Amino acid sequence: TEGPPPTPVAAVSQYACQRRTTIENNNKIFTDAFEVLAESYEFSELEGPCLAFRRAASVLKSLPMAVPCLAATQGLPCLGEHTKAVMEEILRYGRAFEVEKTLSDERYQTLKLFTSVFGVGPKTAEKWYRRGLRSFSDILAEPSIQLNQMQQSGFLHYEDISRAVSKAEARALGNIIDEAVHAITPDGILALTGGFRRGKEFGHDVDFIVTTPELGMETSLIPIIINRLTRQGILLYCDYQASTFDKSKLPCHRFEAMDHFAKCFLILRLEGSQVEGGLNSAEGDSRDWRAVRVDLVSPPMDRYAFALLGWTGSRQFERDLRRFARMERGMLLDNHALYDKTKKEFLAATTERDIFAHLGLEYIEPWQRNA
Ligand code: 8DG
Ligand code: MN
Ligand code: MN
Repeated sequence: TEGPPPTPVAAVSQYACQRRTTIENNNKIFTDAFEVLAESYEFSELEGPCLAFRRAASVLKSLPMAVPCLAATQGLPCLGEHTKAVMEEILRYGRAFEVEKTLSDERYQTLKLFTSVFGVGPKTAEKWYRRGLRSFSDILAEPSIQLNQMQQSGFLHYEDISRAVSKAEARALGNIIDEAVHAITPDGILALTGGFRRGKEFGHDVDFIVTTPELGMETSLIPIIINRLTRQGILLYCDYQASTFDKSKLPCHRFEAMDHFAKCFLILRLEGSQVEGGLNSAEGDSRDWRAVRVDLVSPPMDRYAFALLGWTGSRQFERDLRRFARMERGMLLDNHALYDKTKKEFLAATTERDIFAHLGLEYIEPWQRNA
């Protein structure tokens, strides 16, 4: 006899902004493999295959259970022949040949090592690789290489900033920044964003939005905070980028990934005594402080919701929000604004919910954006 008809399962969307993805990843064996291949394609500047593996990984991350067999991927979007072949091998042998080969590839290993330094991107890493350099000591011993300030700090604090930042450390940094913001202006606003806002237990840095309700005043906030951190003796590195945001240019503004708000990329000295439960430090390290990466961004209050949405991530979630807006709604979204191309007008928003509503999307909570 036939059982009851199967409960229809909602189709999985090709867009990460129409999926709920928590930090619980039930398909890590596949997504870790895809991430290796995506990164390897990124190093080779093959954007198509890179994006394909990132999208596939993102779809699998959203699933409530581990994929038990290839047949179970029926109907899932973004899984092509190549990704399925890799999954099949992993299901059968626990690993995939192409991934093993990439992991043992000298070029991949070297570019991965070089780009792990703060201030070193794929371009620089590639340049060093082509010059025959293979290790940090090769780079540091090469007299013709002029490291910029960011890279010098990257090497100086390499061990500390490669180590994950814990939630307790993020909280301690939040207290330090909060104190600075409120010493400047009692109505100052501080918000945690980035991975920690998405509920991650660990991060590579801590991201904050700092602003004030008075429009225009926010641009002076970061310089004053930097001043204060300097006087406190805890500023180890600072790359400050003044605002290039010009509202008068908004209608013909080019929508892009990088935003124009005032921001800074910092390395701060965090004291163990300030962290509940102590520092996440290396075994055998007797210092009672560590260096930590911190990003601050300062949008004007009328752009707050867009900046918060843009800086909360994940990167894949952001990419798909923009792609969805463009492809499905004829709208342009970035960290500053949402523009309706059909109506030829900007859509205002004071909360993230407003932006999801304008896009005709169900609201996705920050902790469901780990795409
Ligand atoms: P992690 O630090 O724990 O590794 O993860 P994350 O918090 O998600 O990554 P992130 O690299 O700190 O980036 C957080 C978000 O900030 C991400 O969605 C991209 C966004 N972002 C911008 N503009 C810029 C920018 O100019 N630089 C950086 N680094 N991130 C930016 O929207
Ligand atoms: Mn972050
Ligand atoms: Mn960051």
